[in-house]
Amino acid sequence: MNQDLFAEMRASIEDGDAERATAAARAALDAGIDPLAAIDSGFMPGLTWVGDQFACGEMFLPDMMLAARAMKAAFAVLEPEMKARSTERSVAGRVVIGTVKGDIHEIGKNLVATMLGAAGFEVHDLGVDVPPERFAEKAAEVGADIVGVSALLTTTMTGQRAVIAALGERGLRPAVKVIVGGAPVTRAWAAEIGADGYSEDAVGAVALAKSLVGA
Ligand code: B1M
Repeated sequence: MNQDLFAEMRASIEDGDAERATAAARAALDAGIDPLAAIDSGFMPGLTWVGDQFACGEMFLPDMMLAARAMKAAFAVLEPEMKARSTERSVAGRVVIGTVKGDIHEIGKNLVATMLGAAGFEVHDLGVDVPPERFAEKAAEVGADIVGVSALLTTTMTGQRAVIAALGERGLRPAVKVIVGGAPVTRAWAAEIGADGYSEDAVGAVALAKSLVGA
């Protein structure tokens, strides 16, 4: 039964069908499926498949845009439930998060932001295509403990290094910790640019953020 639902979630993304994705997300919640499991085992495989098809020239940019729209529609259904399930209400720390300049991928960053919020962090999401100085400005303004920087393109990963430099120029380092992530990002890259931590997924990002603030 659940396998059929996971297959439907995946198919809705592969077809780039937002209405079908919305219905599949609602069906998952009705069936008692954990929202994160729905994302990881249902919708994400669909998006990964579309990305692979794009990479080998079998699908094109409009297909990837439709798939992303469908994913965001599913996420809109699942996100309130993810927040509602959180039992942690005290502020664990302040996080400023965004996707680097030149990069408009937001789905993974949004997932990380939601999970951090659900884990009790006060999250300031700057959105996508964020210049390094903007991260630093916001971190100073809100007294951030952590700055989270997402990058999905090999060509924009260097923006993560630029954010660390901008924080340094404002005298915010090393007090403000920096965590990085995104599909092309690796632990080795994080170490090379002097980030304080790397996580390959949203669940790991929460554990990392907690460890950095001693929560
Ligand atoms: Co783009 N795209 N895209 N795209 N896109 C990729 C990333 C790509 C791998 C596809 C491919 O070729 N196989 C490829 C990058 C190749 C590379 O550089 N290595 C690519 C390309 C080339 C492009 C364009 C250049 C295409 C073009 O125009 N010719 C263009 C660039 C636009 C730009 O940013 N300037 C582009 C555009 C787009 C769309 C706009 C159509 C759309 C994004 C829409 C949106 O976000 N609103 C899109 C999409 C959807 C994808 C794929 C298919 C899916 C990305 C995604 O949302 N994944 C992607 C292929 C793929 O990843 N398989 C692809 C789901 C998401 C939950 O995962 O973002 O990895 P992810 O986040 C994960 C982890 O990485 C981690 O946790 C998340 C949850 O587990 N994580 C963090 C992420 N951020 C973190 C931060 C942290 C910690 C963990 O701490 C702060």
